Amino acid sequence: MHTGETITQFISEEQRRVGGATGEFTALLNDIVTACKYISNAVNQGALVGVLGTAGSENVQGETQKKLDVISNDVFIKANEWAGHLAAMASEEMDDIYPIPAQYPKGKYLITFDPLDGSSNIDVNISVGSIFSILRCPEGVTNPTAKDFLQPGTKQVCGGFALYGPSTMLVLTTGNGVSGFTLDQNVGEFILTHPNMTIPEDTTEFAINMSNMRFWEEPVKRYVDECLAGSTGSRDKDFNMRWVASMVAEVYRILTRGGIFMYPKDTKDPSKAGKLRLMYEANPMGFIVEQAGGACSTGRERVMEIQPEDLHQRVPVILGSKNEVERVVAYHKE
Ligand code: P6P
Repeated sequence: MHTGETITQFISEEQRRVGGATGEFTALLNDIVTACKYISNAVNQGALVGVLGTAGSENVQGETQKKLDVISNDVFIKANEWAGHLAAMASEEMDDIYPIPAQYPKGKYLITFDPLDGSSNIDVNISVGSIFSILRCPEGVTNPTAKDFLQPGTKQVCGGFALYGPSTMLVLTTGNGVSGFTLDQNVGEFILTHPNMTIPEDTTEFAINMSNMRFWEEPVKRYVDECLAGSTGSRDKDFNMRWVASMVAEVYRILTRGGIFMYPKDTKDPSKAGKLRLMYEANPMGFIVEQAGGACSTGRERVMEIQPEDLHQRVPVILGSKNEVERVVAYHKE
C-alpha cells in the first residue's frame, strides 16, 4: 500500500528541502503535471472522442503528426504559457522555440518537451508518454532564443515523463533520486507509489529494434550477438528481448526491473547521428536513469555532457543497467 502522499505534497516538500526556493519551480512542476493529466484523459478517451489517426501534417522531424501529437503539444502550451514561470518553451512538434506571449508574465525557467512520445503506437493502443526537461533561463536573458536552450543535460533542474499505460504514471527527478507516482483516476491526483526508484546494475533483458541490425556499428553488433548466444556463449547466461517502440515504456520497465535500451548510431540514414532527440528525450531520460543508479551513453560519451548544437539534435542512446551500459561503452573503446 502507499502513504497517500500526493505529488503536490511531494513537490512542496522537495521545495522546502531546497532552501531559499521561491515556489516558482514548484508551481511550474504542478502546471506540467496538470498538462499530463489532460493528455492522459485524451489518450484514454481515444476513439470515443475522435482523437486517433493522423493530423494530415508533418513536424520538424519530417514525421507524420498524429492528431494527439498536435493536441498534446497544445495542452503543454496552454497549461504552461500563462503562469509566469517560463521564459520560453521548445517542443519536438515545433520548428522553433515558443516565446511566452506578451500578455503573460515571464519567469526564470525554460522547458523542452516531447508532448507525445511513441505516438506511432497510439492507434494500436500501445503505451505512449510525455517527456519533459526543465532548464534555467540564462541570467539576464529576458527574450530567449533557441541558443539559450542549448545547455548540456547536466544543467537540467528537472527531468520527467508521464507514461499513459495500464496505469498513468509520472516519474521525475530534481537531482535527489527518482520518484514514481500513479494517477488515481477517482481523485484526479498523482500518488507517490514508487519512492526512490533504482535500476539493478545487472540485467538479462535488452531492448533494441532488431530490424536495424545490418546498419549497426560493430560494438553494438558484438554486444547483441553475445546476448543472443546466451548461455552457449561468452556471457554464460540467457537474455530476454523487449521492444515496445515507446521510449517511455522501455525506460519505465528498466526503472522497475532493470534492462538496457539501445537506439544506437546506425548507417540507415548517415545524415542522422541517431534517432532520439537530445534536448527532450535523451537528456531528461538520461538524468532520470543516472539518478536511479543507471548509466546513459552514446557509446562514446556520457549523453548529459554533450554540448548541444541544435534544438532538435539527434544522438545515439544506450541507457539502463550500469554494468551492461559500461560493457557496450567498453566495446566501443576496443
Ligand atoms: P522505431 C518513438 O517514435 C521513438 O522516438 C521512441 O519513443 C522509441 O524508442 C523509438 O522512437 C522507436 O523507433 O524505429 O523502433 O519505430
